[in-house]
Amino acid sequence: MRYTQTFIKLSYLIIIVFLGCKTSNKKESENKDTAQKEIIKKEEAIQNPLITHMYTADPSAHVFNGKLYIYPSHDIESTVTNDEEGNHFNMKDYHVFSMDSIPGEVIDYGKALDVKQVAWAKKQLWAPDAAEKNGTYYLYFPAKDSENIFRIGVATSKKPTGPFTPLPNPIPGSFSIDPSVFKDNDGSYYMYFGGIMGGQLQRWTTGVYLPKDEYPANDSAALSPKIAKLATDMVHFETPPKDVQILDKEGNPIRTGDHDRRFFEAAWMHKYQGKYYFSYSTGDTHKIVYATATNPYGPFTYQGVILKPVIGWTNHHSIVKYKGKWYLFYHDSSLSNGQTHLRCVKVVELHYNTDGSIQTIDPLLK
Ligand code: FUB
Repeated sequence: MRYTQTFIKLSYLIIIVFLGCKTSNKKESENKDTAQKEIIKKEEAIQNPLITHMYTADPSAHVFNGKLYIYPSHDIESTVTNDEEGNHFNMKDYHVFSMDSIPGEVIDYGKALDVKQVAWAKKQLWAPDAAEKNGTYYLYFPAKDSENIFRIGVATSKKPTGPFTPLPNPIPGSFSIDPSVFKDNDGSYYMYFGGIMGGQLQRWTTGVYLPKDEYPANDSAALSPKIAKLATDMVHFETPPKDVQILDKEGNPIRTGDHDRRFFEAAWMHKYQGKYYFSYSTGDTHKIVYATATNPYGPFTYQGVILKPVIGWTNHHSIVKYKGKWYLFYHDSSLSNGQTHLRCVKVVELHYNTDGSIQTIDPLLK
């Protein structure tokens, strides 16, 4: 009897602690929103939004035929309230933009793809990316399917600006979000992808989708982003996705509890002086950080912070060389006075030190 009472008391305690954690997560997000609004009053974010006639986010920038193109998400007002599944990011289409110079005019080419055209996709067109091969342009995008599982789809066009025609099915074996396609010097293409929490990466720890979150313990290796080499047709994986390992300078895997350095979402790959730079968002610590390796698969060694937290909850970026200079494209929520799901794309020049390290950018410093 005494054991039963103790058990009941313990169960209550666990439920109270659990509910407390949930509330504190929500509070953390609400506090961050309030804090960000106060920051906006005090300071201005360094760069002006590139696009102001609509909300844009997650900018993937590429140079095709000597011109710079931006492939962002198209944020919209949504009646869906803020939740941990990210349902308030309820985007329905993509536009493509171009620039001839930075700074310079940004051209909007109109709607390039609508979720209604994509047979397998139900909702939430999140961060896309693009690649070119033999005169065909490929738009890679995540969306939730009819079972609310994120998959990665492809749409093609003969023009970098679209309109794009989607394939009827997502890439077989694809899952989670934030595809980023990198072309190596030997003509191989690799897709890096994955995102935790709303991005569902934590539901793929067994290789099949689990309809519940399974996070490794705080002192275990953090969830890894994925890499898959693209097949020559650009619309299949050549091999099943592999983990991208991120290690600290001592060679130990970055751990789940290391929120300042562990992977959250927004993978990007670029090459600088023959080295592979894998950059990503740390999510709830709101940074863009990077790790380097001598080959596209890694393991990657953590190096440091590229971009400190921006106005808004999410941080997402791309890095591109254009006309001899390196640029960081990113977003913040300054155009909507700090609303998490209504963001605007920005660009700032990126600088390397002589040892190849990247100089940290503080978006709130004038
Ligand atoms: O835009 C929706 C999601 O927010 C992206 O997929 C994430 O990277 C974050 O920016």
